Amino acid sequence: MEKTVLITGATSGIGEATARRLTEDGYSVIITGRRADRLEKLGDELQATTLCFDIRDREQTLTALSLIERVDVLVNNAGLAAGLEHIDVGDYRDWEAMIDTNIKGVLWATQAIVPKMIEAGGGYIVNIGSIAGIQTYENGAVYCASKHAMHALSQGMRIDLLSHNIRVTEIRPGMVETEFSEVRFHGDAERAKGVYKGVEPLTGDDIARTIAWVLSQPPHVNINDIEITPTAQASAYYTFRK
Ligand code: NDP
Ligand code: 8X3
Repeated sequence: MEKTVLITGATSGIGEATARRLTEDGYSVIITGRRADRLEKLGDELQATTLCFDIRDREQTLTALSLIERVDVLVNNAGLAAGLEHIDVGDYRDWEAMIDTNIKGVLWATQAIVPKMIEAGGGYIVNIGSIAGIQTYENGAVYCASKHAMHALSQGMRIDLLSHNIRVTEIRPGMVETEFSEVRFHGDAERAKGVYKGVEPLTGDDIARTIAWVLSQPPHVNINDIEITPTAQASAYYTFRK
């Protein structure tokens, strides 16, 4: 039977690449995001089901996801960094955006989908964490805290869902060139480009291929977590730039 995957935040970057790759692999794909125009365009191209909602809003998320009958794979991907500042001068609105999306949004989507998986006798959750989920870098305290939460949630889900035959994988990428940095710098494209200067970063498809590989494992195998960086990046603190 064709498997169904729900990918949150598929209007760009890692989510979009994953939607493309898993469509090629024969999955029936459901994609979400707030930017309706992009979502519809990708939905038409991939013949994917689209659900347009803001994942920070619990009611919107639960209502939208209640429309789906069955989900075999949930990719908790929607997320962002906002701002790059010392904690004494950070903007509370950036903090709220990160906490409401990267932590609460994951909880809303997970809680909407897990009962359907339990009813179906099992499922697979892939959480997009970050190297920031186990390393904390200067100016990134709140983003790092949100991804540390994703690391804890991934471990907690794996424990709590053990008896329901639900596998949980956390993928922790380093630098991936997407719209991530432009969003972090509130639309400053020049500053965003500087993040990848002198480095060949990962692409969204590098992560999509990793997800596809994880999902291709036989049912008795669970890949717990994967950390993946560009060759030129050893950790959040060490990057070799040409
Ligand atoms: P992008 O900015 O390219 O994509 C982010 C996606 O999340 C978009 O589709 C966006 O859709 C969606 N999204 C953001 N906020 C919301 C919201 N409130 N409601 C619904 N959807 C939302 O960045 P990436 O692809 O890089 O990011 C994807 C994930 O990967 C994030 O969780 C990020 O933290 C993580 N990550 C990224 C790394 C990188 O270097 N790029 C490294 C490690 C992890 P829309 O705006 O249409 O709502
Ligand atoms: C996104 C990459 O370098 O900000 O998670 O941790 S980084």
